[in-house]
Amino acid sequence: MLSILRKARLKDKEMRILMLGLDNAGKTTIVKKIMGEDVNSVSPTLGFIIKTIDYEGYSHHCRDVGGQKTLRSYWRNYFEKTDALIWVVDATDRLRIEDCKEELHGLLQEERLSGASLLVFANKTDVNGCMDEAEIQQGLQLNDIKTHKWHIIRCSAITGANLQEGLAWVVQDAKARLFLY
Ligand SMILES: Nc1nc2c(ncn2[C@@H]2O[C@H](COP(=O)(O)OP(=O)(O)OP(=O)(O)O)[C@@H](O)[C@H]2O)c(=O)[nH]1
Ligand SMILES: [Mg+2]
Repeated sequence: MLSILRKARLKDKEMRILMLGLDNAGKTTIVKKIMGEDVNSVSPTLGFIIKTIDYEGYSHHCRDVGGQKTLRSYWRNYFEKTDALIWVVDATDRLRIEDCKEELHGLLQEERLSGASLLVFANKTDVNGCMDEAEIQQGLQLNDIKTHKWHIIRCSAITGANLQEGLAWVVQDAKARLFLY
């Protein structure tokens, strides 16, 4: 009986994923790769893109929002009803890791994002000499985050490495939270 109830809840549940990060981090490329689309023709996102990713029988409504500095004030328009926040970091961009940290920590203050889990994608790890997870974890001061459950995973939107694993964590985490109700 309980398992039927759970299934019904999960079946109804559409997950809403909000993808943010600095411009050029690779958000759009990640979504395209997951969708099986061509990743060679990605240009900066000037507004937002909504895609529905079907994964393990669930629909994930994914909002991919442009990260350019002038666009960041619009991020707040997309906070509503977020189950999971995916923060994408360019692992080759050491110069902006501080900027990246400030934006992330600012975001986590947002009340409307308080229930969301946080997946950090350390992207572009196909590039030699990029930062590893430990360096990014430290750069973003992830250990200081007490308000959100978080997880970091290295990936590459170009090769597709670890994208499914990241998504699997998001789904697993959302399921676990549903069981608590
Ligand atoms: N080598 C490498 N390049 C990548 C990877 N992911 C993205 N890129 C490149 O990084 C650039 C920016 O990618 P986008 O997907 O447009 O980045 P974005 O985060 O959506 O940027 P905004 O829309 O401006 O916020 C593109 O030239 C991509 O080809 C990766 O995993 N490895
Ligand atoms: Mg984009």
